[in-house]
Amino acid sequence: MTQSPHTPVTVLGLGAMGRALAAAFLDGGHPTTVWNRTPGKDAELVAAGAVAAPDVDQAIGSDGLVVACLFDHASVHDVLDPAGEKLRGRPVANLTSTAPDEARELAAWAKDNGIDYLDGGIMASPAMISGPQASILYSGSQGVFDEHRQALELLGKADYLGDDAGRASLYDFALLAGMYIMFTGFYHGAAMVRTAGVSATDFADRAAAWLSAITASFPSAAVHIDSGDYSTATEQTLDFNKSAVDAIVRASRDAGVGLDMIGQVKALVDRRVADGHGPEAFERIFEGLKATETP
Ligand code: FVH
Repeated sequence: MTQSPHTPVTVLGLGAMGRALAAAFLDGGHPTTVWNRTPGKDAELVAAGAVAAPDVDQAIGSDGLVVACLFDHASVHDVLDPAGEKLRGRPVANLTSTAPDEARELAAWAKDNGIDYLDGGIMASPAMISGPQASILYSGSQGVFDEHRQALELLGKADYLGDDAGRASLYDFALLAGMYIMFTGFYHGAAMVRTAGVSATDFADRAAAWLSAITASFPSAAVHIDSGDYSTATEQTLDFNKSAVDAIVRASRDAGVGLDMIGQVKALVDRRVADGHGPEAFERIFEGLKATETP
C-alpha cells in the first residue's frame, strides 16, 4: 500500500461545520478519520474516502492532527476529557466556538495533559470552507500551527494571532458581535420598509450595497478611536448624528417598529451629547462602549 505524503487528520464532531472541515481535508489528500457522537452523519465522508471510527479513542489513533469541531466548550470537555491520556503528546486544534476564557481554560487543561493545543475561530459558514472568503483565526501553540499550516490552509486563510489561546476567540467574538448587530440592523430596516409594502427580498440588495460601501469609513473612524482625539469630526459631528438618530427613532416608532436596537444607539449618542461632546466626532460614542480598564 502506498503511504500518503499528507499528515493524517482526525475530525471529532460531524455537525454542518465538522463535515465541511473533514471534506476539505479529504479533498486536500489527507487520510481523514471521522467520529461523531450520533452515528449516521459520516455517510458522504466515508463514500469520499474517510475512515469512520466507532469511538473517540480509535478516531484519535496514534498519529496526526486532531481537530475538534463540537457544539460548545462543555461538549469539547465531554469528548476530550476521557481521551486525555490517549492525546498526550498529540497536536489538537479546537475549532469549536468558545469564549476567550474558555479557550484559555482548555489550553490549561491540555497543558496539564501534555497536549499541544491550538485554538481556532472559524470566520466562515460551512459552505464557505475552502473558498476564497473563508478565514480561520488561530492562537495558542505556534508549533501546532506551523507544523500543520498546510492542512489548516485547506480550510481557508489561516492567521496565527499569538500564543494566548484566548486571542483567536476574542477576535472571533468581536467580529461576530459586529455581524449580529449588523444583521439586526438590516432586520430593523426591513421592518421599516415592510410598512410601505416592500419585501425583505427587495430591500436586501440595496441594504447590502449600502452597508458594504459604508464600511470603507472604518479606517478613518479607527484613527479617532485609537488616538482618543475626537475633537475634529472627519465628516459629521455627534450633534449632527443625534439629529439623524432621533429622526430615525421617530420614523421607526411611527412605523410601529420596535426600538430595541435603534433605541440603544440613541442612548449611546444621548449620553455623550449630555456630557457636552456634541460638537465632536461621532466616534466619541466608542467611549461609552469600551471597558473602563483593560484586563
Ligand atoms: N455552522 C456555522 O455556520 C458556524 C460558523 C462559525 C463557527 N461555528 C462553530 O462551529 C462549531 C460547530 O458548528 P456546527 O455548525 O458543526 O454545529 P452543529 O451542526 O450543531 O454540530 C454540533 C456538533 O457537536 C456535537 N456535539 C454536541 N454536543 C456534544 C456532546 N456533549 N458530546 C459530543 N458531541 C457533541 C454534535 O453531535 P451530535 O448532536 O450529532 O451527536 C455535532 O456533531 C460550533 O462551535 C459553532 O459555533 C459554526
